[in-house]
Amino acid sequence: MTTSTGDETIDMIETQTTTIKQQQSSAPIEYDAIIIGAGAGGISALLHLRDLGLRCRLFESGGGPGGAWYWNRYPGARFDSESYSYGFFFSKELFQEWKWSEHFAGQPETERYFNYVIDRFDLRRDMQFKSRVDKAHFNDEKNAWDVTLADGTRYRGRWLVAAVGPLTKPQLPKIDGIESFAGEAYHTARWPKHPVSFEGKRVGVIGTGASGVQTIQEVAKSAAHLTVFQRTANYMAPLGNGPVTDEEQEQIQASFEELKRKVNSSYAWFLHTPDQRSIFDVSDEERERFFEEKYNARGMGIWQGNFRDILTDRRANDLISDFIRRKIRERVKDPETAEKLIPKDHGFGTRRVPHETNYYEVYNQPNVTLVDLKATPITRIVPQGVQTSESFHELDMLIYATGFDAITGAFEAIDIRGLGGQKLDDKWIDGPSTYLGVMTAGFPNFYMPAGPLSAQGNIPRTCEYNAWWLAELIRYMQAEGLTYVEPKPEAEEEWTEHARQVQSTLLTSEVDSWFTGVNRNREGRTSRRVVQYRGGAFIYREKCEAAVRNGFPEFIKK
Ligand code: NA7
Repeated sequence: MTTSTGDETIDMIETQTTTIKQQQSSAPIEYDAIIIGAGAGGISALLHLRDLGLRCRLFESGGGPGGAWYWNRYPGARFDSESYSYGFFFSKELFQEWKWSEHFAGQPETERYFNYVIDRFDLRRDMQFKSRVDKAHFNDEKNAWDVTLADGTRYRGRWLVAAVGPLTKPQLPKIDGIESFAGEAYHTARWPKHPVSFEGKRVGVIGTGASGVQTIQEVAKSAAHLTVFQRTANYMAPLGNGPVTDEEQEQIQASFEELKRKVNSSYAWFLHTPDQRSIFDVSDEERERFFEEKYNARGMGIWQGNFRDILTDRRANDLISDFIRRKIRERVKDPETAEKLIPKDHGFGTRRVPHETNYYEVYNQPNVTLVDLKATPITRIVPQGVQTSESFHELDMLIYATGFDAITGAFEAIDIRGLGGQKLDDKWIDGPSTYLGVMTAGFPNFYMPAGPLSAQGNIPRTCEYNAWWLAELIRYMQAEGLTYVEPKPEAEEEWTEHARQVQSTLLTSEVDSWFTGVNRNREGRTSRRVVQYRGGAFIYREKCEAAVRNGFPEFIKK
């Protein structure tokens, strides 16, 4: 079977008929709030807004709920934050009912979880799947958002909640000849629902980020030959996954309040938060012991729970980077391959650290080859495979684990226009600017859970928190008789500047990745910008909660 790899294919998979048919010419159907996206952000928003009595309609292009967890069904896709820190916290009953089978659940279980949640809280009746929003224009006269779906049906809502997700718009690589490949081709974030076999096949994977790593680990098990095309080597650390035992299950369910407190008070909404000591406060032996412990423990502790200065002080960062480099050399038998897998151009943790299960050992298998694209770049994809500057790799299947047009890509995919017809893309041409990562001046009643410059990390936590905050804002508006809010430009400038200032103190700011808004597959996106708030979830929460306490002084209100 041949699957083309253009954007049409990406779009093709789930765009069949929508469930509600309406003549393009008739009046739009009106709601209080229109929500785009049935991931954690959309579900959280729907729950909160319905509780406030708002009539809501949620549109989702996928065939079911889950957002990124609906689409990312590639082999081996799983959480790398603990399952019980990733699921919803809004209901203690839900938390205690749902029993995650693994500490880091795989995609099928996560998809089941999202379906369970929407049925458990009777949300499905307000959700419309296989419905892609094409346009959302603010109608100044009506003080409402006019929304058009891909099939031409029209809706109107006082609020527009764009829960489109920071990592949802798949990005194909910009490589000459990509459309010519004659074998099977897949993008990890648009993996088909039907089974895909690697047995007896020569498979190529392009990309070694979090998705690539999980895919590679799986494909290597059965492919006749796997060729990994790596552009930038990343530092990886063990995931430490395993089944949740009955005893652990009981403990997890009894710890709802404690886990909730932990994720909410940590730096990036994870169960792990930085150790408050400096790396230089401890002896060499103690530091080595600490690193060893974190490396062998479950989850992201080696990254998110390390000494406080590893991401700000270059000397501190060198120590942990050197530790991980040693681990790679120990685990990969061929020294030349090990050197290719060791990052040379950035320090540990300054880009996303993928968490792995025997990833490095894959390169000890005879059926796996690593191609270092920094040394020998891909020159062209041809019908039979991939040509690099050095050699030709004949392939039956190509997997693009090339990530996303992160943070702003999913907004750009919709024609969003605010006051006076201003396009959101135009406003953000030099990078996004927002107030608290959720609203932007000139776009009234437009809300972005986990939007650009929000405090990210464990994204469902950001989403849940942002949905709570939106409910507080609407509750306030209801009490005051308001129907219009828009952040004051100076509030937005202040927040954006604060995010910029915080980022400049981090080593991350010196490194290209989606964390710093770099996307080499798109024209004009090769210089770094500020796209996330990195001051810590606790500071973010303080700022958001101060706004609630003070009656939202940073808004223009009508
Ligand atoms: P990532 O982390 O953005 O990784 C994409 C990978 O694809 C990365 O290794 C890229 O190399 C590589 N890539 C992208 N374009 C090309 C081209 N043109 N040629 C060769 N290699 C390329 O995406 P993921 O899906 O793995 O993960 C994204 C996030 O989703 C992840 O952090 C989780 O939080 C969930 P590069 O590094 O750009 O050199």
